Amino acid sequence: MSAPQLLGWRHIYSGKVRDLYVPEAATDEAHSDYLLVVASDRISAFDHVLEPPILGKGALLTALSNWWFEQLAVPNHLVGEDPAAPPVPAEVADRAMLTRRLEMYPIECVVRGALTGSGYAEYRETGAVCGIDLPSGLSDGDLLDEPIYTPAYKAPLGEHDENITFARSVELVGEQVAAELRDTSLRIFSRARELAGARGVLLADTKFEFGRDPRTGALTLADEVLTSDSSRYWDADVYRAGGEDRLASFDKQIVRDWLSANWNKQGEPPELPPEIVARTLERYAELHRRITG
Ligand code: PZK
Repeated sequence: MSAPQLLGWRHIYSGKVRDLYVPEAATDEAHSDYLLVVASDRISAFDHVLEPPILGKGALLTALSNWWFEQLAVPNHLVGEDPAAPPVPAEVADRAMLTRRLEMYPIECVVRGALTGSGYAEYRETGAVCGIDLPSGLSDGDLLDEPIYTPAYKAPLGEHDENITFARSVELVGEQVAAELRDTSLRIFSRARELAGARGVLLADTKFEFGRDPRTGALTLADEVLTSDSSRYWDADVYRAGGEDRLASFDKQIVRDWLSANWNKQGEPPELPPEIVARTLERYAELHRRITG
């Protein structure tokens, strides 16, 4: 499956699940003031893009991200009223973000309110995550007393991001920006966790990306925010009940479980059966419904 052709826009890049465009008038990415980020319906798991697409996923994640941008009192890259901005093609309007091009920082700003995933793996080996020492005896999925900032260096295309210490982030972007990224990330996370918690959803961790807006000079929130592709959401009731599935995340868990039972992780993954596709879409819809009311 390839990125759609969009009138007035040139496709410049595709990630696993999103497609990036610049206005056709721009000579190259660096010279355009605007970018169009289109969330596809593709779904990925275990580093593979799966078939078939989850029709409706792109629109649900875009709506969730837009809703969060509105809630957060932080400058973001979305273009509002702007007569100079190129129009968004109607066929992707419900899953496209029209954004200002920022100068991006090469850091994934990860905040963890719980210890799981790569953070838990690092803790098991070293007792720390990104240089932050944690109490001994923590188990997978345990909540942390205070959320921690665990930055990662954005690896070049195709490589995995690498967890780094705060000190390393200072070497990469300077003391002042590094502190601004950390403090802003922690502040947004706390607010988001409160909001989600009030709706029965536990925000375990998330990843933000920031850039600098060349027009305003302001640190500006980019990318998608607080979607289930950039975050781990758990059902708060299920988590509290503490059973086997307490960490079943609010997104791809159904797909991961089905793949684990039906594929040895060698070669190409099998096509998802219709009921797995349907249940997965329902999970994305349920998250959107719960969070946004
Ligand atoms: C930017 N990505 C991620 C990866 C995609 C998107 N406002 C911005 N200014 C400059 N660069 C970016 C953004 C945003 N958002 C985001 N890459 C560059 C990405 C793969 C596909 F569509």
